[in-house]
Amino acid sequence: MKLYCMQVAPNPTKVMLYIAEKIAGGAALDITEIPVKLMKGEQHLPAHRRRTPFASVPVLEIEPGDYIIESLSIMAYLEDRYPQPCMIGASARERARISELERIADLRVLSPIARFIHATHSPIGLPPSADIAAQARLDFTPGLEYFDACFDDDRSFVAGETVTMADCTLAAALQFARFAELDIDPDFANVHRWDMDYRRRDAAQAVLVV
Ligand SMILES: N[C@@H](CCC(=O)N[C@@H](CS)C(=O)NCC(=O)O)C(=O)O
Repeated sequence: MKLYCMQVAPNPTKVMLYIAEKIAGGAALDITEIPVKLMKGEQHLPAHRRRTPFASVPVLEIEPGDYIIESLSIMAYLEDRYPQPCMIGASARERARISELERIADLRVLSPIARFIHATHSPIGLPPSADIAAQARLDFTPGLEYFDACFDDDRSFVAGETVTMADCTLAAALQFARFAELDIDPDFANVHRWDMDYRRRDAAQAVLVV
């Protein structure tokens, strides 16, 4: 399989972290990562638009011409094919909780952080907007508050004592913030503690560059 992706970009990063965690946990995933240089506009080239009409990454090519073009769908597909180590929860209740946490990390932290960064100094040259940036900051604050409260019980990972896809999404969001020198309020001490711990993992070290 091939993963079209880009370092630091948060949606590919969450999938790259997920793959690295699976491999570290013993899964025999054989996936070649192929960079699509977003800053050079390679996502808009015809070759990539044939993979996805949305000119985005990540894209997983399962076999020639067969693509999955959404990060969460890629992780779900890989989890079905490589169930161990389990990163989405074993029981129905655990799966609901972990997917809930992943969605909160994505929709209430990663996406507004990305909107903030693209509205202030977009790496792909989107026009700045003070209004969008101000709203985005308001939007990611409750998400970080939520995770900070989750970590009050000193859990090791977002969902408890095992790493899940929710860690991958939250770590991808925080790396993008660091890349753009967007300081996350030090008052989110639990989030910072988890982030420092998570970044020491082999899988994180293999993927994160900032
Ligand atoms: N919902 C999609 C979002 C994908 C996405 O927005 N990817 C960004 C990188 S993080 C991208 O490809 N941006 C390129 C562009 O906007 O030109 C997913 O989860 O995979």
